[in-house]
Amino acid sequence: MKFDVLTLFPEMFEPIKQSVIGRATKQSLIDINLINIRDFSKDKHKKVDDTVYGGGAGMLIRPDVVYDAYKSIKTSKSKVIYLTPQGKRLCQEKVEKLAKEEHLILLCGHYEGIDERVLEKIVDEEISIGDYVLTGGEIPAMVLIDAVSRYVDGVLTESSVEEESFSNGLLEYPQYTRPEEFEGMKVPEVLQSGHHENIKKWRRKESIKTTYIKRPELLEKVNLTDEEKRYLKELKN
Ligand code: 4F9
Repeated sequence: MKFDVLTLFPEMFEPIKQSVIGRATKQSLIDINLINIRDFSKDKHKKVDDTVYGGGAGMLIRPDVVYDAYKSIKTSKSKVIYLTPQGKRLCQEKVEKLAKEEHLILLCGHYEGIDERVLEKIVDEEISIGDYVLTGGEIPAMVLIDAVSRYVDGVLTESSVEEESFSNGLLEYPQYTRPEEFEGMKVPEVLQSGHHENIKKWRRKESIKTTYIKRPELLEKVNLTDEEKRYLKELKN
């Protein structure tokens, strides 16, 4: 998977050179390429923005500069994503779909935004990471890269992708490590029984309980067995 990021602040992407994503980059499982939009300014002062037609405060990034930056990296297989609060909200299902793409171009605005004409010309999809305004699309782009990279083959072990939150539509069950007793609280006995079938059942029930308590709206989309439905009814009483 190749990510090309169009940004005025490539230095902001240092954090995703760490940990799992840094390792995946070094193993060439993913490739994160940062393109400074400013490098495509034809202005002698490297200016990229200008005042807004019709008046009003602030500046906009010029369409020609963004377009030239885009043309320097686009291929026939590129999908261009603009990170904006106007986009569809990113969810795990969308993340899994994006992981199947070959080449994502992530366009980050900063301050006031980008001239509408270049957005119309190059953007395939608008994505938001939540209903709040940030100083720019850089942090949302990093969120997307992190979430998508986890689904690229070889980045995580198979089991860690399968057993996590959302993969079955439920939140994760509680987990414990040593010590066996902490501040008077013991590790649930079933987890020390070695009885794999019972452990599996217990974890599934705890997932249902956690989801019911913390994010009940998620349960609407989950297929429960009849026994699990009875358990959920018990919880509700
Ligand atoms: C982008 C906020 C995606 C949320 C881009 C200012 C943004 C954003 N999700 N805020 N520029």
